[in-house]
Amino acid sequence: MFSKLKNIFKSLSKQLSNAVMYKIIDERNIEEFCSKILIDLIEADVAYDVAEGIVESIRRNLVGQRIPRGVNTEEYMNEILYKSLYDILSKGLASDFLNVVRDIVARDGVAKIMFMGINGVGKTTTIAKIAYMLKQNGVRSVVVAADTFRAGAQEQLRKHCEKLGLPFIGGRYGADPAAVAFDGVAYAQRGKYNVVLIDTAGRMHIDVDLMNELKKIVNVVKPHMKILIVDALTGNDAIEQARKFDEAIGVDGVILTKVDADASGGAALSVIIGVGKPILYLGVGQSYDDLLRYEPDAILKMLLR
Ligand SMILES: Nc1nc2c(ncn2[C@@H]2O[C@H](COP(=O)(O)OP(=O)(O)O)[C@@H](O)[C@H]2O)c(=O)[nH]1
Ligand SMILES: [Mg+2]
Repeated sequence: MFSKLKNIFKSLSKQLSNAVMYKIIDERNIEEFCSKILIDLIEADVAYDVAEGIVESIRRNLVGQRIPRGVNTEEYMNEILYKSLYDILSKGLASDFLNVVRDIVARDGVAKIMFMGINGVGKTTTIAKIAYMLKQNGVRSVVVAADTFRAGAQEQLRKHCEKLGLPFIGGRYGADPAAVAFDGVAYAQRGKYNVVLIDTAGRMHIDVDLMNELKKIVNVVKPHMKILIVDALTGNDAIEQARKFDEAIGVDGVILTKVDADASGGAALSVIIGVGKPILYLGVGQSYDDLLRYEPDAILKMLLR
C-alpha cells in the first residue's frame, strides 16, 4: 500500500538532506523542492488541493530549520516530513469506534448504526467486517438489510450473517426500508442485542429518491451514528459524495474502502485528507479482518519507512 508515495517521500528526504548538508535551509532550496514535490504528488494521483496542502505543511516546517551538527540529515528531514504529514493526517482522527459504541450501549441499551454510500463502494462487505470485529470484542449485533430494492443485496448480507452466526433481518422485495430497519431495532431490543447495523440501498448516483429513502430511515430509527462508506479509488468523487451526503443526511464518520487496491496510494491519501470528516476505518481487502483502525501513525509508517 502507498508504494509510489513511499518512493516520492524517500527520494525527497534524500535530496533535501543532500542540499542542506551543513547549512541553513534557504528560501531558494525550499521553493525548488516544494515545486518538485507538488508535481511528484500530482503524478501519483494526489488531488491538486491536497497536494498543495501537503507542500504548504512541508514548507512551514522547513523554513528557518538549521540542521544541528552531528545529526544524520536524512533522518532529520524524515522527521520534518513526518511532522508535516502528521499535522495534516491527524485532522481525520476519530474517537475509538468500539468505545463510542460501548458508551452508547451503556446509556441507551442498543446502539443503532446506519451505513450509507453509493453502489459498489463496499457497504455490505464493510458491515460484515464491522459485525465480525464487534463479535470478536464481545459485542452482539443484529444486521439489517434495509435495501429492499435489489434481491441480491439481501442474499449477500444474509450469507455473511450465516457465516458469522449473527441474526439477519431482511424485508420482502419492495418493502419500506424504514419499516425493515424499525423491525431490526425492535428485534435487537427484544433479544438483548447491543448493536443494530443497518445496510441501506445504493444507487449509481446520488439522487433525490435515495436521499428521501435515507431521510425516512433516519426519522423512523433515529440512528446514533450515520457512517458513510466511500471507495478510495474514486479520489475526488469520494470527497464530493461526502459533501453531498453530509448536506442531505449528515455524516458522523467515514470508512474508506479498497485502500489495498490503490497502487500508487495517491487517491487514498487524497480522500483521507480531503474528506473533512472523522475517518473510522480503512478497508484493506476482502476478508473479514481486512479492516484497519485509522491511525495517522500507522499511515505514516507506511509512507515514510
Ligand atoms: N480490494 C478490496 N475490495 C473490497 C473492499 N471492500 C469491498 N470490496 C469489494 O467491492 C465490491 C463491492 O462491495 P459491496 O460490499 O457489495 O458494495 P456495496 O454495493 O456498497 O454494498 C465487492 O467485490 C467487495 O468484495 C476492500 O477494502 N478492498
Ligand atoms: Mg450492498
